[in-house]
Amino acid sequence: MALPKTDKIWMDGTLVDWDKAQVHVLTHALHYGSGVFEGIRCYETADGPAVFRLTEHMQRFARSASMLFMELPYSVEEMVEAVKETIRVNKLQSCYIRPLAFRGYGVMGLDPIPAPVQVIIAVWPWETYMGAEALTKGVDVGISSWRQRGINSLPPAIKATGNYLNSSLARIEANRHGYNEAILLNEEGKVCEGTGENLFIVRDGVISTPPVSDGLLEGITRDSIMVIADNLDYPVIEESLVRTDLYTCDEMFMTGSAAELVPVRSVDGHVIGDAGPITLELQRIFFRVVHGEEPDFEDWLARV
Ligand code: PPE
Repeated sequence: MALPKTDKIWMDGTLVDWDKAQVHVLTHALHYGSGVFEGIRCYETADGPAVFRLTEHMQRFARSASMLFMELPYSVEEMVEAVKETIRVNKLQSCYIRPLAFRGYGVMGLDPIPAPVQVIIAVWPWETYMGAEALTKGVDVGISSWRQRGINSLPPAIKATGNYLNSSLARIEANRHGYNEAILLNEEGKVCEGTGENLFIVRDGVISTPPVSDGLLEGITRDSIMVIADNLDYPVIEESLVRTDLYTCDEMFMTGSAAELVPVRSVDGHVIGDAGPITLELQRIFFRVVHGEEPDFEDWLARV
């Protein structure tokens, strides 16, 4: 994705010009992948911009950092305020938000603890992740030959920058094979997630998604969809899935902050078909929720 420039980036507590938000080439994270990040969306509503589940995202950010013994110099509350301030100063109605904490410049070597920790928050307009058509027409996905790492090696639960090298390998392969996205299995062959999305299937009216213990990021969109589905009285379960479950399901979709809710049209060439009725209903309500049109879900919106 070509990155659209905005005005200011929040960097270690101050707002700096986009072009001046720079680091040294010997920054620890550049060499060892020692960073954690978040991806969040801010949506336009009738009452101005609102960030979707901001506190939950910043709590996950703090948990990711803590699992890597990375001490963040800011509290969750301070970072929540910093996100709002960054959106306000850039005068955006809607945007994608990228908080990143990383080990900075000053030491080399694999003991990262002595390296200083830096935090940045950048915002930019990011319309759709897989293209506008993907949201209505769905995407074609393939099972990757790359596996999700086990929960005892670079745990997928930590949203660490280094983890995404594995996702990138899967994404490159998927693109080369003509798919829009890859699905990763874990070492036992259970279905995990996409390169940057969780996944759901629908079978006989029951919605299911793999459990976090199968090795995946506990997505905030995933949680939101489970709550919305439950509210609509659809049965929702967490269960381990294998690749043939994907070949035979009635509907399938993927969720993520960047991707939102994208229907899946085919898996490994097995056609599931156009977005199904439950997928479309969940997508419709999800977009109403994020745009502040569902009063019951107002708690999920942080007004800028
Ligand atoms: N799994 C992975 C591996 C993942 O990266 C994401 C988010 C999810 C699941 C869904 O989590 P959530 O956003 O909380 O519902 N991926 C972020 C980064 C995407 C990117 O291309 O960069 C995102 O969606 O912001």
